[in-house]
Amino acid sequence: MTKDKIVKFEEIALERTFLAIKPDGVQRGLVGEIIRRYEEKGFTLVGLKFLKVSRELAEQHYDVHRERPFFSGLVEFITSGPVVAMVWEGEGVVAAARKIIGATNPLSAEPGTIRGDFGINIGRNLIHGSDAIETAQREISLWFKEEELVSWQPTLTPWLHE
Ligand code: DAT
Ligand code: MG
Repeated sequence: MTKDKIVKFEEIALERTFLAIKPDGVQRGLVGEIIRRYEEKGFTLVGLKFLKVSRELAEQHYDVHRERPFFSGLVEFITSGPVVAMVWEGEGVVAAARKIIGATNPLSAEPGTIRGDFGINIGRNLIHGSDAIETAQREISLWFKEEELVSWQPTLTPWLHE
């Protein structure tokens, strides 16, 4: 690798997304397995916390679903046990993270995806991921303070980017 071929970190079109391992993922001991998939893909962890979600945060997080019949069950479930909240960074991470998660209903999710490999029921689908760049920005600022996010340059970068 010659010097002029080394990728400039600042020139990579980085995005950030918000992911949360829901109480079922934590209870089932899938925290490590789920984080591993994003690490191995080559994305960068920039924020991580383990918390019991308040009703207020849950309702704000799922605000777009407020009128849906499953809203109260959703809030009940996400507040029922600890969750792992994360921010991941990388080129194309918002859409790619959703692909790694798979379809909303685990029975329809492809094998190889998190929901396809580990889930059966739509109300126990293990993980949340932001569905668009704007949604990601809203969710990241809802769940994390600016100072809780860490910008860093993985030394792996030239092995992941041309
Ligand atoms: P996703 O989590 O794939 O972004 P979504 O935003 O449409 O899906 O819905 C949020 C969560 O609400 C989803 O992960 C599980 C639950 N949910 C969605 N549709 C549902 C339904 N028809 N019945 C019960 N729960 C549902
Ligand atoms: Mg969604």
